Amino acid sequence: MSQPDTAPDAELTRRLFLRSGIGLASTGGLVASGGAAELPPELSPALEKLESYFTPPAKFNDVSRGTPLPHRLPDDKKREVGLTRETWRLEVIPDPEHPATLGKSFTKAAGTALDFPALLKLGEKHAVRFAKVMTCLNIGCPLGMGVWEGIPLREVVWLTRPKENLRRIFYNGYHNDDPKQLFRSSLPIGRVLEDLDDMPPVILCYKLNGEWLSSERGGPVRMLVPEAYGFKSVKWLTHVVLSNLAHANDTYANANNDIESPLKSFAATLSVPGGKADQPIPVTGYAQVGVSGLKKVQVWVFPAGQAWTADDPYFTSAPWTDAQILPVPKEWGGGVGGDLLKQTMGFDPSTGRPKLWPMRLAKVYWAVVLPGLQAGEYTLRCRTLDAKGHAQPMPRPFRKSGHCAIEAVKLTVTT
Ligand SMILES: Nc1nc2c(c(=O)[nH]1)N[C@H]1C(S)=C(S)[C@@H](COP(=O)(O)O)O[C@H]1N2
Ligand SMILES: [Mo]
Repeated sequence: MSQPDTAPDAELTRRLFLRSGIGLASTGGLVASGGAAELPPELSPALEKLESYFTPPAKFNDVSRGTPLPHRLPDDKKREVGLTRETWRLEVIPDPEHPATLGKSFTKAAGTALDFPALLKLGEKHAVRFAKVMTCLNIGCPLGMGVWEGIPLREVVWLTRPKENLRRIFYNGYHNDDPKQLFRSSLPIGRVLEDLDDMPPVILCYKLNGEWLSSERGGPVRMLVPEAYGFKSVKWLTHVVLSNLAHANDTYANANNDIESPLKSFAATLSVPGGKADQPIPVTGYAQVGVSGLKKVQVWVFPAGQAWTADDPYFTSAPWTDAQILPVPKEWGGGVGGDLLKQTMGFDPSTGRPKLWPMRLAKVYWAVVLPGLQAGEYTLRCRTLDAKGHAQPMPRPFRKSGHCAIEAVKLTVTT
């Protein structure tokens, strides 16, 4: 897939999500731990089809620009341009136009660019892991969910001994040495140096789910910004530029994207079977848990032909009912085991269990059994309430700051 700049409909979103790695072998584990026993038996077939909690790295959906795509280059070309662990180099330099005052830069020309062993050396002391969904601002549904590992970007910033005039960091990856293909993103320096509100740090990422980061996922090294949509997590990283420019200059600012928007919470359905009149209807779905957390997932069924006349575009006065958020899975899938989670931020180091559930920046599954309905056409809607109680699509309803529209799917009940 390349350059998705329009919003897909809910159906495409659901198909994409389902496609992104159904791990049947581990699905039993999704519901096998505490609390799941209370789930009604009608839900079992749909629960068995839920994909594993973590996504195998190769099953992520890919959003890559470039002609040719950098991860499809032949191996010898990858070696030549630094897209292997042996040949990778990172330049860390002042912005030529708005230079930060640095004690030192790291360049290929001077033979001082950072290499992979130097990165791993920093990792011995500073490596961190955290769990996060990768979501494209323009697609909406998660591309995959993983445990990302790397070293905080600030460790490399401090190696340059910055003195002053440093306000922003720009970074880009390999782009076939073609300026037209440059894909660049940026962050305020404050975000890089300090992690507010228990956020994990911005990292130079070299592992996903305990494996070396693959070429398709942006290896050898990509940026990984915990709270951000995918475009801030630049793949095939080659340059970090320390700038005194006061504002962002991200490639993704084109096409009207709101580039300062952190990850939103939203709910979507996975299985909504049609039903027979008066028979209970089992429904499953997932929710993305954004920076504002997740208090509830709710659903509401309304006759399809009937107009919602209230002056209430987000259906806040509708009779929503609570779905059940599935508990912590027993098996995590995606190649992620308990030992890795014991060393992952947000997980208890002795038990490997998450300290909070649902986890921010992650996904969660939900399920509900709708009571029997009369034969007819209905619209099923689902929504999240974030930890502060904001119902979707509030508090940030605009599409170009990330998907959060209330999903509506058809539900047909026959006699
Ligand atoms: N160098 C580079 N990095 C990139 C991109 C790109 O096209 N080139 N796409 C970005 C976008 S828009 C998204 S949504 C994520 C997708 O990450 P994934 O392909 O690992 O799922 O990568 C980001 N990093
Ligand atoms: Mo994206």
